[in-house]
Amino acid sequence: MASAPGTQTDFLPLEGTDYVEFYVGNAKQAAHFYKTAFGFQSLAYAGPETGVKDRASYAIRQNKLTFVLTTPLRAGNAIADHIYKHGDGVKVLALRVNDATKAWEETTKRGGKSYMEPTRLKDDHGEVVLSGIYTYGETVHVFVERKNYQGAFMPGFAEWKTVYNPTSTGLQYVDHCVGNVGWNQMNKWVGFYEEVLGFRNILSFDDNDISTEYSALMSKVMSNGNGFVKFPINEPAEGKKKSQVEEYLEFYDGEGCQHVALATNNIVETVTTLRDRGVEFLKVPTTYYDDLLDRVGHIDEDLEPLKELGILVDRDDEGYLLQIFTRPVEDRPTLFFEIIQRKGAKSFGKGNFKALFEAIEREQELRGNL
Ligand code: TYF
Ligand code: FE
Repeated sequence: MASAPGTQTDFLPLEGTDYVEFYVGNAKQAAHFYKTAFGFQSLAYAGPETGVKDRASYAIRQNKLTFVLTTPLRAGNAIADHIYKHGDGVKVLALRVNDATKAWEETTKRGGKSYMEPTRLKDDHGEVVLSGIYTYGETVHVFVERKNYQGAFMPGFAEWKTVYNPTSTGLQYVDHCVGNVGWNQMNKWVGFYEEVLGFRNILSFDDNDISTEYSALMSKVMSNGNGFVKFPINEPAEGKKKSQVEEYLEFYDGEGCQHVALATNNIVETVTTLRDRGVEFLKVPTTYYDDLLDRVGHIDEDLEPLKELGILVDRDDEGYLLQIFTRPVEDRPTLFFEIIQRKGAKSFGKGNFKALFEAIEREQELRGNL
């Protein structure tokens, strides 16, 4: 039966990001790094001691952010192959739903390739249903349905208690996750998010917006209906020299997640703490700050700490945002993080693209990859 305009229901209602899972070479040490440097706390562990034989996974949490660090325990399985090919990186962008079976049925019916059929997991603390589909590269979306689950994370995991629990750095939730896709593949993945997940394209940047002297890329931002889940998709564009997206694709050996943006309510405090704990950030020239207030108008923050830390500011019709980017968090020039504070703005910092991409290019140059 056709529904009246405006009454059509979202076939994939999403409650937000449930967790981000990274496949890494050494999960024990990666968990220590994210705890120490980013301020996560121990949450849950899965491995041989909990009946999981092929891997070890550490779930860590900070406010509404949950990361899972997973490593294979021997060669010759899908996790080991993933790391051999891609290095450390994002495997799962997990989305919270109220019906993981329906999420799988609706998305696979629309052409999504199944990663995991609906799977019911039970333990003494309750029940979780998981299902999943593939997205770009070998990255997947897992749909997570929590039926009043009372355990630390999910069945298969035991609560992970440690005496070492560094304080939070104020990171709150996942703001957006960006995918780098191959040459001329952006619109294919835009179509995938539209058709398979019911997302829409809320913003587009072409190579005129963001072509610097060398680098070039195009980007389209996909959002779900309630705006809780946003996935920008980048593809390389022809420039004078090698695009930063091309460098990523070469070193990741394929398409994958380029950056995860983490929200904070106080970017100056968060970035000061992250920096003091050893997180490395990209630097823009101090001339960026000379005409900043002319460009963005009044902001609540003092200019000096922003300049000292290298925090970027941009304004749109609805407000402004502050953002900064880490250097890649592994040895390959692949995954990095963005720290973002939104003060009304719903955009992505287009006014900063030139300064940001020039900063990325300076690092590409040092790596000999420009
Ligand atoms: O997510 C975004 O769109 C912004 C800007 O390689 C951006 O964070 C876009 C592409 C890129 C780095 C940052
Ligand atoms: Fe971003």
